Amino acid sequence: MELKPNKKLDIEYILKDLDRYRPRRRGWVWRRGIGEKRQIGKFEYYDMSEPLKDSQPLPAAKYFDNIDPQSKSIITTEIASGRFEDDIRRMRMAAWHGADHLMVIRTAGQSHFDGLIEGTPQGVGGIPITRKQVRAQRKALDLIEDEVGRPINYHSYVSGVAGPEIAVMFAEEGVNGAHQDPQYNVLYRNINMVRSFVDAASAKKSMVWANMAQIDGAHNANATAREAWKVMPELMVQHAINSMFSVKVGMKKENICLSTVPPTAPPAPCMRLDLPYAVALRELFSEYKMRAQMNTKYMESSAREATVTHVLNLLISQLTRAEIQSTITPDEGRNVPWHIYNIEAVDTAKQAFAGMDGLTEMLEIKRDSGELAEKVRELKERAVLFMEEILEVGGYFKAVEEGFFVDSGYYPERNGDGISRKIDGGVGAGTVYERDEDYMAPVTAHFGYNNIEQYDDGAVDNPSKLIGGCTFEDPDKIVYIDELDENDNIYLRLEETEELRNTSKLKPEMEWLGDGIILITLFLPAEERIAEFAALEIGKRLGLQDVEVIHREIMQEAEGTRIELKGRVDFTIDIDELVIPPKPEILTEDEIREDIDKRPMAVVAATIGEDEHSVGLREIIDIKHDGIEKYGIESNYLGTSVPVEKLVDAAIELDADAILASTIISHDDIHYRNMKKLHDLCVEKGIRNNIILVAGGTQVSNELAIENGMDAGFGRGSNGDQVATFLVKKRREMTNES
Ligand code: Z97
Repeated sequence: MELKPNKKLDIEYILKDLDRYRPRRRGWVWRRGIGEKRQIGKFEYYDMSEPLKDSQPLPAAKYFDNIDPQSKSIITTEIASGRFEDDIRRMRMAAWHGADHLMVIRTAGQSHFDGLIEGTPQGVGGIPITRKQVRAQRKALDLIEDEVGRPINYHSYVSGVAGPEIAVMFAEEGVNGAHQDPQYNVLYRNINMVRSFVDAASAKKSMVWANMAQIDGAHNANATAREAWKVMPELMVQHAINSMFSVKVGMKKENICLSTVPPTAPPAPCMRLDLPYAVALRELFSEYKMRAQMNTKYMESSAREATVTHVLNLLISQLTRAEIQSTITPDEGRNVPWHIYNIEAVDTAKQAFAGMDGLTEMLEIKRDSGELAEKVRELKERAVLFMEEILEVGGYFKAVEEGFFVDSGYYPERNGDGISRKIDGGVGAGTVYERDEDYMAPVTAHFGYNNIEQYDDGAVDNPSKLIGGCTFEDPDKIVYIDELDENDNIYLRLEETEELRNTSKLKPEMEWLGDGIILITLFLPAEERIAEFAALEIGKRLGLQDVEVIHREIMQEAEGTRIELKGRVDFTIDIDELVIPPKPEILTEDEIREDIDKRPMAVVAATIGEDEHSVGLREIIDIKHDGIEKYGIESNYLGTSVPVEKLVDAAIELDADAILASTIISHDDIHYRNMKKLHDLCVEKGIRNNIILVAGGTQVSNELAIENGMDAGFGRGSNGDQVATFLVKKRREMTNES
């Protein structure tokens, strides 16, 4: 099956024959065409990769021949809807905007599940990672990558007590990347350290076999520490431990990605801290890949604020390097992981990288002297000292027992508030057993002692030969479990959304099909708390259910507050009952010219009222901008801030066919009031039936312009050909020509 841009992805097709679906490739794929200059549209780029076959460009791309430059960094989006079927639709949208690393967050608590989960249950804050959901998502991504024309890396998590089992399942199912870091288990999930490190060796082996990229967990120290910039030396130590462990297990350095976060955010002077840190890290770990995560520690619910931090983080990536660029802003901060925010954040990265293309051709980091050089040196020294002290106290486990990690002191300072774990404590303590003398496992990607030669000398490097291949070589040996829970599965959920998928009914959504959630932005001239509770009341009176304020921002304590309100509607819209006016047809250049040649046309044009903004109007008129002059329409431009009376008088004097009134200022609806005035004056002077009145401006809607006496209104994005078409057609209509 092939996806069609104007057709929805069919979840029923994805589920069909899933038991027999096999991944078509394994392993991580980097973007292609990096390091070469490339011509895209009218520009030459330095830092872009191969373009997509099909994509959704940035809004302003329309001024640049709809180009959609794709950065050299892979762009990640983290998806946390909790329903895999809704994740899939979001993945498609994200891929169209330029994401090619689709990271699926796990349901809360999966780290403590000692085994695989099966079926398609719904999750909290992410999906339960099961074979069926993973397979369905990979199958959907196979279709999506064909559609956009670029391989897509699918990713989830191999941490937790079931790490090795999950790693095997991921390798079997063609998952391309995963977080794997035993330190994450120990510090943040209180899983026993011995178990975690033993498991990690085994999990990493499977990842190596499948050529998966690995992301570590160091960024979590940053997000957890009270003052995130104080853990910078420790972060480097954590990266070092997991990276070297992985290398020793056999992982290629190019598959080992350091999860690094610029530790601070404004109003801290973040560049002065974050940039030296980024430089030091990249120098110490020059052979490894950088996965730049966004700062989430200092993020509030303001999408605007989070986006600025995101862009500053992107500047660091551009000035240094980031092979993978994460984009989770701003949903992680405000806990509304909605479709639109995934897409917005992907666009933020795409936009910033395109805008900063070639920056390092012109700017250089002052590496050798001054503040940055000193800080880089200092950070490295602190990290090395930290590592030396770990060795002094007897190794990693001892250091964890002594609370070395996530301490709020700036090393070598220590505040004694680090996370401390006991060697025999935590989930899964006491579950590691030494292998028996004759231990043997006939499996591929096995870690450690396997005693194979007792059975078959020829199988030492290939133990699964003993059983004719394990599930890695023979996927038919995989036991595929469809569903285990009769009350929580995809089939029941699909029944609930049947109407929305297969009829003309439509409902707004933010996260799940049919969730009915909408977001309203409002300003209330009241202090924060009053504004919040007034907004809740407004939401209820609007008929919304489950009303909640998700963002409040003080404009001025007494004068007012900006509120973002979310709520749910429980009605559907029938699209068959909508009255949708046909999209206006544009005449060809030849047709318009022919008409004007036969019967010349003259217009008078001006910006009216107290409006000095003439750029839009000039674009509609000027031949230089493909305006109406190019068709031979005589345009009499009267200038800016022209009184309506003068415009009407000029139209009478020149016997004009039309008046073009441009009006950008929309305060107090002055644009519509001026339209009405123009119409009334034409009626008063007896010319209304013989003249075409056209209004234009960024905030003008055709419907409201007509309501206010115009024949048409042209809003943002209108062009000369649309206006010329309208004028020709309207004149034909007025003179009863067809
Ligand atoms: C990121 N924003 O991009 P569970 N293993 C590691 C992790 O870092 C995480 C998990 C497992 C973040 C993602 C935080 N990281 C969110 C090394 C989570 C998740 O939640 O315990 O099932 O595993 O990395």
